[in-house]
Amino acid sequence: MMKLFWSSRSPFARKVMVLAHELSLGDQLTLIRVAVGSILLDENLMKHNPLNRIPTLIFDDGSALFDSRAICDYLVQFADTHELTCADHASRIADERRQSLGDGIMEQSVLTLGERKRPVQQFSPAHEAAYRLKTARTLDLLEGEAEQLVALTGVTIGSVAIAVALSHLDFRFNEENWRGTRPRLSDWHASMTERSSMKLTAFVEA
Ligand SMILES: N[C@@H](CCC(=O)N[C@@H](CS)C(=O)NCC(=O)O)C(=O)O
Repeated sequence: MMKLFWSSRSPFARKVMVLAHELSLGDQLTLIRVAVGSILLDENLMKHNPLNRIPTLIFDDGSALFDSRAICDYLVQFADTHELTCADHASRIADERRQSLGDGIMEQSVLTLGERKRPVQQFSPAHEAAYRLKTARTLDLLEGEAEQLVALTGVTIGSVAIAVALSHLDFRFNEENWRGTRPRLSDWHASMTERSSMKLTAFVEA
């Protein structure tokens, strides 16, 4: 049984859990809930991952694997399935790029939330604006590529990353109404949220 340092608020942790459910590995992971942030440190987590980051996966022998991308790659290997493996080199690279775009949106979201938590004298409107602009541009790019997402046969790590990043925008940035100018991406996301892997891992403020 593997353990996963996790939070029901973390998009990166949810990406790992959605993939785990897609691979029928959900019950192989025992979740250890932890509350962390860039200045909210958890000594127990840091014993395993000095970077204080979730998700962090702990194996039976006590060794740790961290960064959601590394954990996702490991889970696909562990599941020993070809279902989520891309057929050829070009589609694999395309999916790595999708994962980077999804992770990138999550990173901008985490940075924005951190910026907004700063004391008012330290808050930087320029940083906040840049984080939101990068997010908007990435969403515009994905809207332009929505047909490629729709055309994917089955889920991939990249499509999971994008779907979770969009659900995290709904959770934390609902007022931005990302769907407003992105109808195709919105339709694709709606179909992803029907999957049981997404339903079983909903964000919860806890
Ligand atoms: N690149 C990392 C990012 C993970 C990340 O930023 N996690 C946040 C929570 S969503 C975290 O652990 N923050 C605590 C910290 O940075 O100290 C990944 O893909 O796992």
